Amino acid sequence: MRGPDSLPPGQRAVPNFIIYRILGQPEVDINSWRLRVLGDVSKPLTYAYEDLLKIVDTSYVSDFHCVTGWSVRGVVWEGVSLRKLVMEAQPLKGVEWVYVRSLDKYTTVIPYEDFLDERGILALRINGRPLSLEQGFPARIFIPHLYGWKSAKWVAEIIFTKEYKDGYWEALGYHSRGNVWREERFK
Ligand SMILES: Nc1nc2c(c(=O)[nH]1)N[C@H]1C(S)=C(S)[C@@H](COP(=O)(O)O)O[C@H]1N2
Ligand SMILES: [Mo]
Repeated sequence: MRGPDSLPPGQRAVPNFIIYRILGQPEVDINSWRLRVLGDVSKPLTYAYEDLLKIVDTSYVSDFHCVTGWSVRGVVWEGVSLRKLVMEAQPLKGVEWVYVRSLDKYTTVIPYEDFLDERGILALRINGRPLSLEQGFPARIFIPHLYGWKSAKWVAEIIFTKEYKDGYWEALGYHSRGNVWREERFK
C-alpha cells in the first residue's frame, strides 16, 4: 500500500543529497547567465536570474528520488512553477516533449504532460537557501514524481518539441518518462 509517507518502490532514505555532475562542474557567471525557453512555442523567452526572482510563485516540501535507489526526504523547494513558463511561452499544438539543456551540456527529456504537473518547478532555492553551485545554481528543474536525472541542474535552455530526442541518460537506456511510482527506470 502506498501511504502518504511511503517511499516509491526500490528506494531507501539517505540523510543528504549525493552530488552528481557527470559532465563536471560548470562555471557560472550569474550576470551573463540566461534561461532560454524556445522551440515550438509562440513566444520564445529569455530570463535573467533577476527576472526569475521576481516571478517566484511556488514553494512546497517534497522527497527527491535518484534512480540508483537513494531518496532524500522532506526537501523544501522554491521557485517558478513550470506552468508559469508554459503560460508565458505558449507551446504550439502538437508539442509532446520538453528537452532541457544545461550549462555543462547535460541534457534530459521530459514528456510535456509531466512537465505540466502542478508541482513542476524551476527551483531557485532548496531548504531556504539559493541553490549551491554544486546543486545547480542558478536554477534546476524539479518534478516530484520523476526520478532525479530529470532534475537538470544549471539549466540554460528549455526546448518544447513535437519530436522525441534522447537526453544524456535516456541515450544510455534510461526511461523517456521516469515515473518513480511506476518504477520507470529503464526503457
Ligand atoms: N547538469 C546536470 N544535472 C544533473 C546531473 C548531472 O550530472 N548534471 N545529475 C542528475 C542526477 S542522476 C541526479 S540523481 C541529480 C542529483 O542531484 P544532486 O547533485 O543535487 O544530488 O541531479 C541530476 N541533474
Ligand atoms: Mo540520479
